[in-house]
Amino acid sequence: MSASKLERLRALAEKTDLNDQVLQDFLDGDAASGVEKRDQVAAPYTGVSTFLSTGQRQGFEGLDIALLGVPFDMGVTNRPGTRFGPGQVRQMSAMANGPKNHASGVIPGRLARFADCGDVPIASRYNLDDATREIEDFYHTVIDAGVIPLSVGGDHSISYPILKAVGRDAAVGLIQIDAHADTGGPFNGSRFHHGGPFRNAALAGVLDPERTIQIGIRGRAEPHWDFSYDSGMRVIHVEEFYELGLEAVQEEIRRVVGDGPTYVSFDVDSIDPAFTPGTGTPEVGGLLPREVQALIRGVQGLNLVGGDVVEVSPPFDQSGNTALVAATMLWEILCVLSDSFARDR
Ligand SMILES: [Mn+2]
Repeated sequence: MSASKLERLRALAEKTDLNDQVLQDFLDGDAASGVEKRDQVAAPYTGVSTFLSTGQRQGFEGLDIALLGVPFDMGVTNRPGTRFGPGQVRQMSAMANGPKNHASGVIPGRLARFADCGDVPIASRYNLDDATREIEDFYHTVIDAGVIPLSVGGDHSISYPILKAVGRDAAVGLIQIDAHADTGGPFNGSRFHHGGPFRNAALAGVLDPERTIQIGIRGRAEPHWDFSYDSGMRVIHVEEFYELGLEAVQEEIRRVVGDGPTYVSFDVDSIDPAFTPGTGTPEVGGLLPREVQALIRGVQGLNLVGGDVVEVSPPFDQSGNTALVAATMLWEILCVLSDSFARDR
């Protein structure tokens, strides 16, 4: 190598600021006080794990978005284990956090204040009805505080008590990414199972079925989903997803949910179990992780009022990849929620 070329390279290596000036300004600013500087990053395997490494917080004071764990799996129809989901997603969060979304350019810490507010307290460990009520009661305190909830389950039954609070003043629309429509009726004596939260929410008047779109649906549970069709939900089976293509599905999402308040619910079983085997009801033939990332980025600009990531079951997640995918989608949802919050302000 010529001496002058080597000299230029060595001079470049002395540079301390990023090429990305917006990100550099953010990292230099007060807003980023919770974000570590590049050259002072703590080892990601040290300290207490929190969702997206956002740090622990007691209460909702000074927050715009609360990241919450719901360690609950009493609603499963088959394999349990999602009570361990929040813990495992926190642990894998060190490999899925920001500060900047490389694709959308969103730096959520510039747009909103958020932290890990811990797990929803559930005292009724042996009573499904009481536990569901406790989850709902807790989320009313979140909404009372004017904070947007972003939750990690837990099985999918938790979306019903969450929506009871989120949709209490105005029924919300729903973007649901899932292998199962989860609009089934009572099952073995209970309606509070993970195959029925969106039927329950529609019947409670907190979810507008005509502003609901369910994407990635497949498998042998199909006969349980009549309520989706009968109530006017838009169901996109995985076959139609690939027939339409990503852009057309994104357009369809916008057409269905419109400008009204909308909730995002991501079930890890929407993705092919090759990537997310650690879940109670895996369905072969699913979406790719990058397709779900693109779907979530595509909802930027909509009026988003909350979201959840559900059905991570660590006992079936031997590689930890299910929790990594879940933490990554949690990050993607945080980006679009932060953007929606900032637009709304
Ligand atoms: Mn589900």
